[in-house]
Amino acid sequence: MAKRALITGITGQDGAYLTKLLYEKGYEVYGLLARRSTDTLWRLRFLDVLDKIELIDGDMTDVSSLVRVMHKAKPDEVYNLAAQSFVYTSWYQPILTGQVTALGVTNLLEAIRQTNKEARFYQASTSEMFGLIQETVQDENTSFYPRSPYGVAKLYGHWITINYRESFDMFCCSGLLFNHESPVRGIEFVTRKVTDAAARIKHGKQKELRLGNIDAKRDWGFAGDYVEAMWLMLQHDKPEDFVIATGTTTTVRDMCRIAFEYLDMNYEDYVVIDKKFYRPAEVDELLGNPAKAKKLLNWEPKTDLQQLIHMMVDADMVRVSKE
Ligand code: NAP
Ligand code: G4F
Repeated sequence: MAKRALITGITGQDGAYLTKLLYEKGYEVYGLLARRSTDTLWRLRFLDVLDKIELIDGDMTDVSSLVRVMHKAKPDEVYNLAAQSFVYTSWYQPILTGQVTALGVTNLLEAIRQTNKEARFYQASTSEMFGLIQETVQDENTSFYPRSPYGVAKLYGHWITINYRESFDMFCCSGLLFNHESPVRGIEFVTRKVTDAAARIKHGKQKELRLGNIDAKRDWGFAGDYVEAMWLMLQHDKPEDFVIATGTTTTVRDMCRIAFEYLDMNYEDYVVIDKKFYRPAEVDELLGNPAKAKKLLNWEPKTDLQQLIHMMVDADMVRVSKE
């Protein structure tokens, strides 16, 4: 019998890559689809998986819909990827961020507990919880210090996941994933904003690129590699939490350089610093240690930052040329 998986956040970057991975592994894939007035299915089309899955209406803030989705999908595994995931927006919509990204996790855990507590659960935790870093290299034992309403909401989601594991003997795991990107990354995130702008500038469709703090450092990996780690966590013999990262950190400035150089341009000729994109509180630096995932899950990143940025620039060059 094929295993059944339910993915919340299926229309997002990770949802699309995870759908592809699980479909290729022979799973029946169900996705929670929030009602929107515009098309949110483009990523599932891009990865050619839209016609291979079943989408079920519901919302993370509406527990009745989550119970209905659980009854319909009858999943063996539930991957909770849904969130208001853009850090910048979380200062301007802190309550919505809390309702979706924090309490939404409890809504889903309750729906699972009340319908089928044997289902395995993955929670999309984040390196943003480390925030004002307490150690130069962050791992599963590093203390948290979130710096945004998003980071605070995710920390709640992280701890409620641990609490359900310890209280109700449920198979609940958290992946503490560091930044991961791809050609279907949302345009508001810095890597995609840069690769899209580089492609537009190359095609003569844009003149400059306005950015905020380009001295911030991130540990960037490829979303396609990271969704495999999510799946591996739920195949492990016991529920645990894992850091997923590359172990390399790079400034936004150097990431820009990689993107522009690939198109034979110098980023310094086009990047304009704009205070509008600075945040009320910044996460200056993130660097993860994925040793536990390597040891227990045999997981390693396969794509380095240069390969990733080139892949994203290539995709944006094709997109821009078709406009
Ligand atoms: P994303 O592209 O922003 O996708 C977010 C998903 O959540 C979308 O499918 C969105 O649906 C859905 N969603 C938002 N509000 C919802 C609601 N009220 N009810 C139901 N669905 C809702 O995020 P991502 O980059 O794929 O990240 C996936 C998860 O991993 C998120 O939880 C994120 O916080 C976390 N994470 C991401 C990273 C990273 O670097 N990418 C790192 C660590 C953790 P619509 O399409 O309809 O808006
Ligand atoms: O690409 P970003 O918006 O990602 P951020 O804030 O690190 O959050 C992402 O990764 C988290 C994991 O650590 C996830 F949990 C979260 O959901 C999301 O996927 O910004 C990266 C850095 C920041 O320091 C920001 O200040 O880039 C800096 N930056 C500089 N100029 C900019 C810009 N970020 C954006 N989005 N836009 C700019 O113009």
